[in-house]
Amino acid sequence: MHNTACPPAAAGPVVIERVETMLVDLPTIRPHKLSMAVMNGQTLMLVRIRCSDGTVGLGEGTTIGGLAYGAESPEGMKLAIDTYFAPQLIGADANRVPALMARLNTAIRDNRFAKCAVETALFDALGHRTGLPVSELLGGRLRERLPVAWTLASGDTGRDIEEAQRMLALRRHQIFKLKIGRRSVREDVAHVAAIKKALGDQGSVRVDVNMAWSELEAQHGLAGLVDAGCELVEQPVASVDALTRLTGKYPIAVMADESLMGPETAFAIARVAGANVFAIKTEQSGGLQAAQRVAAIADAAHIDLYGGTMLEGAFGTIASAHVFSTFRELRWGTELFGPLLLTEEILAQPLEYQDFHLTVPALPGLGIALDEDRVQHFRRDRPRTTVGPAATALS
Ligand code: MUC
Ligand code: MG
Repeated sequence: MHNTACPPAAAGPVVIERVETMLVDLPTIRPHKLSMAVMNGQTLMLVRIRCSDGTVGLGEGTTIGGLAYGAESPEGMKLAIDTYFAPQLIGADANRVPALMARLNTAIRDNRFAKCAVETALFDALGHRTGLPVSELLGGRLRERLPVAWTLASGDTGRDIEEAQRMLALRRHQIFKLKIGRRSVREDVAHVAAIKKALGDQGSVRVDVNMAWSELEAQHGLAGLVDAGCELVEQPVASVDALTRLTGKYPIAVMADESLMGPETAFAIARVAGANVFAIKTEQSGGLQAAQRVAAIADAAHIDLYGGTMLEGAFGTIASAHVFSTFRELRWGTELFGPLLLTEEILAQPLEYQDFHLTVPALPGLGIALDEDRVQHFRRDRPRTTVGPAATALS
């Protein structure tokens, strides 16, 4: 079981003793269709850091559609951590998370997602050591619960409407983000309009185009989305220049997602007023503290905030929840629904999704514990025995 107790203070410095990684493959509840990939499952790259005082921290890295979304993959993160991160960490002072991240940032140029997973594990262990939740180690939470949007991405309008109505009835989600960009602009706008019409005032509707539109398509698209009653469009185009030209042109909020790759890109977008909203993702930002730096830039530039997801499982989701709970404002809520898209529970105690919100755990560290038996079952490298027909015939 993942260590949740606060062990007695150890004499002398606490150092990192072991770094372990594993890949866990989990199915999704239905095919999840984005403009660049269809997901039938999600791979969690889990990293566990063991320290000399007995504390243990867990972190997670995910991507979307393997390499479809960016340069890192779960397999690549595992390799990078085993080969390049672990030697930087072993024997180092486990209490100095910012110093450890500075060391990693010097030795390893990019690999933002892997850095986020490792930083999560370091903060989790530090939380168990000090008895404090990660949110408090990050400066302190301003809220205990976060609003959570649901993504409709079955690819079928009728099915999406049913799914949204079920979520409303369960009081789990009332903000809906529709994945579009696979079909023509006209078909996509009709799909959005039908869903908004069916939901009325009961649910708000936003879209994520995942960069699929040209600037001209986006001009048609945004005008149609305004008429359809859609309140926000996420990353309609790939280029920051085009995103900037679209921002403020139509009465609909324009949100940057893929263009945001940490504090430097956040600053570049903020300088040109290239978006009304930032979808902050801890993995894309390069870690928990880096995500807070992105939020500070948005704050200074009067850009609204939204807590994004890389469809993480429970550990990545809760790491983000701790970070987002520290933001001064979070006008557009979050989309921390990742674990709900998976068929399998890997926690000893499930997360609390209630009344359209996710509760930020208040226990030390991330405040959640892995169910070791379940995770062993879904590990990619679990021992397997394959018995073919010939072997059966011989036995
Ligand atoms: C993205 O592009 O925002 C978030 C929700 C979802 O379904 O996909 C992600 C990625
Ligand atoms: Mg997006």
